[in-house]
Amino acid sequence: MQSILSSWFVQGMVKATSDMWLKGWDERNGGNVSLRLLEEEVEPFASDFYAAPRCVELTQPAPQLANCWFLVTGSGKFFRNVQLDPADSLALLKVDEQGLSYKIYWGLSNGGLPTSELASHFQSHSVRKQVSNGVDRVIMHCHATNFMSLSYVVELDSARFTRLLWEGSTECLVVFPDGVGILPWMVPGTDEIGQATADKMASHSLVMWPFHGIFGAGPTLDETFGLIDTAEKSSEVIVKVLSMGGIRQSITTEQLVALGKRFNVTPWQAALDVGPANAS
Ligand code: 2HA
Ligand code: ZN
Repeated sequence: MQSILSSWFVQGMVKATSDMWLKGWDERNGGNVSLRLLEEEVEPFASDFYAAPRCVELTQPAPQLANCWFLVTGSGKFFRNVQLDPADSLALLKVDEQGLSYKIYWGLSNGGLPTSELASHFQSHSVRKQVSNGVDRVIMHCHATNFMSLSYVVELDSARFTRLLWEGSTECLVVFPDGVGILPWMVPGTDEIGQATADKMASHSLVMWPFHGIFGAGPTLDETFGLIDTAEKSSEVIVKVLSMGGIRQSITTEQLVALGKRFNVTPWQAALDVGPANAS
């Protein structure tokens, strides 16, 4: 019988959190990740489940996630330690049939709770599950350094910021054609920021929390990591460009449109309409 520790989903979470730590995006207990799983994916590991799973009420009902399984990072856990002790750092949970509570079946071996941002994760999962027809299974949050740095100096306008990142690297428009949603600064770990994040997730796979970090949504851990990595890479380029005196030449609107055509994506029209990025 294979241990749940060697399952693709625990191993995938170990790799994602380790890579995020190595990227410098997750200092101390910064960041959180959740992966939606199917009954048939967890069932083979049922012999590793707790005999009496702990039940926890949700702070907000999540009826769209009724009976769904999730592997999530634990509250207060350090990403750099997930690889050393996944059974302590992660939690495997199942939402009840009404979406009012969940039970912890595996993980958090020394006690504790799932991520403090569970509200943002669950509300965003509800939205992304619907808009992607069930394809999106991952919500990822971290403190991507250059991305959050930009929130201190650029206008906090979704279309303008999206345009800036699209110009910061040729692949960006292809990787996130729906652009980046931006929230006002809000207190983290609350139902309110969870709702606001989920509202943006209805039309964007990336959301900026100014002066804090980034939320990304995608079908797999690899894809979602890659999405954030791409936005962060472009942000790094823009930080360097600003530090060298600003944009003197860049990708034009016509070239962005040509990119979208070649790679079969529909770029967010508002970010084309705002015109060339002016980040000097
Ligand atoms: O888990 O990143 O936003 C720590 C955080 C909260
Ligand atoms: Zn955070």
